[in-house]
Amino acid sequence: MIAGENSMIWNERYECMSRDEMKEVQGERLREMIERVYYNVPFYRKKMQDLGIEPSDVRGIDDLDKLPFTTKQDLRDNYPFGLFAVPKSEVVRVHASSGTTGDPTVVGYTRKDIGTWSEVVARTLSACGVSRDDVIQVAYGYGLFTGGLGVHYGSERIGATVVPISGGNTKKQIKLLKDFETTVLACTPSYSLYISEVLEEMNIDPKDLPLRVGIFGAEPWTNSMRKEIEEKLKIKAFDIYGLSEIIGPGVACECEHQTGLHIIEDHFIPEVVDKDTLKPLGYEENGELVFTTVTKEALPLIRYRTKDLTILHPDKCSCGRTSVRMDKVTGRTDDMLIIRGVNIFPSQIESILLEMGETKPHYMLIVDRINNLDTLEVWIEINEEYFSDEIKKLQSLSMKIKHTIESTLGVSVKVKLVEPKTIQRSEGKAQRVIDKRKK
Ligand code: DLL
Repeated sequence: MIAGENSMIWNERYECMSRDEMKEVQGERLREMIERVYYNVPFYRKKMQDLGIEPSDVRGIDDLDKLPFTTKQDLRDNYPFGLFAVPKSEVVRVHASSGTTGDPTVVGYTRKDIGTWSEVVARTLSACGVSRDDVIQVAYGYGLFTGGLGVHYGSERIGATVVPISGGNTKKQIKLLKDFETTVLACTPSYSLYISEVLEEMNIDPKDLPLRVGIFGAEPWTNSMRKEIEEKLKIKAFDIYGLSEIIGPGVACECEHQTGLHIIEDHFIPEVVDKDTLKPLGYEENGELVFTTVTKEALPLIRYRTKDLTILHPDKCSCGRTSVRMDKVTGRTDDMLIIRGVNIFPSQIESILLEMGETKPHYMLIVDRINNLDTLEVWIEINEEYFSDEIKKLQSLSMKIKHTIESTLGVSVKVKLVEPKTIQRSEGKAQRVIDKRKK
């Protein structure tokens, strides 16, 4: 069976309503949300008061641009629960961005939010042709990362059989792909390529596996990578997009036509703004994607700046859905790196190095993709007095740095200590990252 053949529309009422009806639904939900946020989140009340806006000034989505933006920094400044709009007793789950040196970004869900999340993921999976007849192997990480549990609950909602294996342990993944007759694989696109390589090493022909669909996201990937994955694994590969702050996976996803990702607009209102002036841009214009969540209870966010760059398209898709579609994310407006699905800012590594004292603040991050796995190498200049030390001491320093970075960021690194003054100095903005994956 090919993907798409049995695809269905999970929630036809909301996924296929006319643009006018959608605008009505969004407006009504927005008004209700702004009211709730104004009275329950002091941070937003102050922001709105500073702008001279009251909840009654927001009558519909045409008033969105009166409202203030929210950034990741706002979440960090209000760590851990400062932006929550409900008492903690109503929060049934939290997730958080992977370890940072400062405070991680924490997101929370009420019981109703978990239901909403399952619903939106169910819609996205259905759009990829996944149904109750499928066995879905969830190889996104389970834990504080939203990938594993997010896809898990949505899969259960549609009644598919879930294999909650989490990431890694590739030989076991392959054994279960075979033994459990997995038909859908959900993981990062780069991990799927790695799985294909291990399959080859094990002399297993993917044609002999019942696998037919891949649900890939959490990191940027290109259409040429899609082609490679589809050829190597003999499946149809779909792009799923999301971010923890908005809900996790399930914010948008492709359908069988793969002409952009359908945004679940009755829950998340999208806008694209100019990344510098923050002025709203029209459809078909490239800019920073911004979302307003209109149904979330625990952590409703107003105009959250994703820092992801994309273009929005409003025309109806041949699949019947009327939702606005976004292009594949083409880049970010900041320097966040996604390494094996883990989000990392170079500044996090910098502060670890500075805190250690034995190194100079001159470093380079070399990111590559070797055998389809992302690698991160950190080159660091060490202080003169350490450089003359015996090899053993240097090795132990290198191990200490490696361990500290790995335990803080949750991603493995290779550390290379270099002589003082060997890393190129820059007269302007220092170039700290060489990302060889971007070819
Ligand atoms: O990555 C949620 C997710 C899990 C999405 C599983 C899809 C599948 P965060 O860890 O908060 O959440 O990272 C969010 O990852 O702002 C994008 O920069 C990037 N990203 C996520 N999906 C895609 C995608 C999850 N399909 C950040 N294409 C986002 C490109 C993506 N980038």
